[in-house]
Amino acid sequence: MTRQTSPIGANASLTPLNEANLAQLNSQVSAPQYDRSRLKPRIVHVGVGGFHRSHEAFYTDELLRNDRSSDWGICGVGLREADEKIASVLKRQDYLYTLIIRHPNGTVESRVIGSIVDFLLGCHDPESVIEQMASPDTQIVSLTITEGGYNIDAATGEFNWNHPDAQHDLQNPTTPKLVFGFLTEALKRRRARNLPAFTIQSCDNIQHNGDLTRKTVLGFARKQDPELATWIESNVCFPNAMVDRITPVTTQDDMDYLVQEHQLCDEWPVTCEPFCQWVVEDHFSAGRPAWESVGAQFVPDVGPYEKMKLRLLNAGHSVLGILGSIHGHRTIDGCVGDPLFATYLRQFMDAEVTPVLDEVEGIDLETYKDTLLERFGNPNIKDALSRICLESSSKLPVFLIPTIQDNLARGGRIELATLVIAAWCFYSDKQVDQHGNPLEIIDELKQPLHQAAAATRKDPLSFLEVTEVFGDLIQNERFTKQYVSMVETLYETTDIASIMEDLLQ
Ligand code: CS2
Repeated sequence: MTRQTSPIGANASLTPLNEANLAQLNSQVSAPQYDRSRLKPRIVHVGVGGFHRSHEAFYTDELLRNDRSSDWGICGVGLREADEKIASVLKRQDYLYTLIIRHPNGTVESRVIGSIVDFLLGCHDPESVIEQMASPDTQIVSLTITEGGYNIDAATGEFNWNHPDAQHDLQNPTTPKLVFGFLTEALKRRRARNLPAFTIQSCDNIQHNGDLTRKTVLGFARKQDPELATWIESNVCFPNAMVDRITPVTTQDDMDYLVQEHQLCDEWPVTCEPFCQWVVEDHFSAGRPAWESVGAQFVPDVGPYEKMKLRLLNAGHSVLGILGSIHGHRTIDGCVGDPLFATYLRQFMDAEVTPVLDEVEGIDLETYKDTLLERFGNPNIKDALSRICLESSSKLPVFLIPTIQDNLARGGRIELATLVIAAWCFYSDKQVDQHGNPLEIIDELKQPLHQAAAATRKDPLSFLEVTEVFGDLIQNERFTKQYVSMVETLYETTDIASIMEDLLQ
C-alpha cells in the first residue's frame, strides 16, 4: 500500500486521513481495525455536526471495535447548503475523522472514528436522501437538528406552520427542505412498498425529544395523508433520549495538534471531553445496535434524566454564557475559573434548579453538580461562550425559562435566573461586552430581539414581548417586577459582576 502525499505539500511526511492510510497512522492514534467495507448504512443520521461525531458515531465506532460481527454503519445527511463543506471533507477522507478527547490533566487521546460510511446532501439531491431513508437497509433515522430545528413557538408550544419551509414541504412533498418533510415522504414510500418502519431517534437537547418529534412527524403526515399518519402512529417508535458530551467548535489548533503530534492531516477533526452519557428509552421499531454494551443506558422513562441535564448542564452553560459574555469572559473554563461565576452557577443550581427536579434513579444530584463544575472547568476544552450563546432564542425556552416558570408556580427563588434574562436583553440590545468589545451574535431571532431590547429605555418590558421566546412570562407580576429592577440597574451601572455579587447569599 503506498502512502498518499499530503495536500499541504510543505511537509511530505504528513499522512492525509483516508482508508488507504489507516494502517500507517502513528501508533499513538487509535484507528478502527474492523472491516469497514462490510458495514451497511443501517442508521441514517441527519445533522452531522461535532456533537453527532463525538457521541452517536463514537458509541457506534466503539461497538464496531468490540463486536466484529456487527455491521451497523451510519449514512450522514446534511440538509442545508452550509453542510457542503462537511460533505466534501468527509468524502475526501472516506468518511473518517479523528476524535481528540482532551482530559483535564492534559492527557489527549486521538482516535479515528470509522462508523460513518456515506454522506448525502438533501439540499442538492433530496431524492437520494428520501430513497436512502426508504431503503430496506435503514432501521434507524437519528437526528441532531438543534433545538431550533424543531421549529416550536414558545407562545403556543406548537410547531410553527407559518415557517416558509414548512409550507414549501406541504406543497412539494417529494422535494422537501425540512427534516420532517423528508421523514414523511420516506415513510410514505416504505408503507407503499410494504417495508417495515424505521425508528426516529432524536438526539437533541429538548425535554421529551422523542415525543416532540413524534408530534411533529404526525402533524406533517396528517396534513398530507391521514392514513399514513395512522400507520406511523402504530409503526414508528420515537424513543426519548438524554444525550451528553461537551463538544466545542473545532479550531485550527485542533488540526495543528494532529499535524504536530501525529503527522496526521485531518481537515475536520472533532475535540471533546472524556465524559459521555446516553440514556435512551428502549422502544425501537426495527432493532438497534447493542449500544448498552458500550456504555449507553436503556431505561423505561428518560424524563427525569433529560430534565436534570437540560436544567443543570445546559442552563448552567447559558447562565455562564450570557453573564460571562457581558463581563468579558471568552470560554466556559474561563468563567468557572472566576470564583464569582463559579459561586453564582452553584447557587443557581442549588437554590433555583434542584428544588424543581425529580428524583433520578441511581444519581446523586450533589455529585452530579460537582461533576458538572469539574467538567466545565476542564482547561483543555476551550468551549467558547460564542458557541454557548449561539441561537439562545431556541435554547433558553428549553433550558432556563421552564425553571423560572416552575419556581413562579411554587413560590421558589427566581432572582439568579431572572438576571440572565435581563442580561440577555442588554446583550441583544448593545451587542458589545461591558468593555465595548463586539459580541458575535448568531441567532435566527437576532433582529427582532435586538429591536425589542433596544426599546427597553422607553418600555422596560419590551424585550419580554417576544412571546415566541418568552411565552406568557410578561403576564407574571412577580417576574416582571424582578426583571425590571434588574434591567434598570444593569442599564445604569453596566456592571454585571456587582449585580451578581449582590444576589449571592
Ligand atoms: C450547550 C450544549 O448548546 C449549548 O448551549 O449547553 O451544546 C452542551 O455542551 C451539550 O449539550 C453537552 O452535552
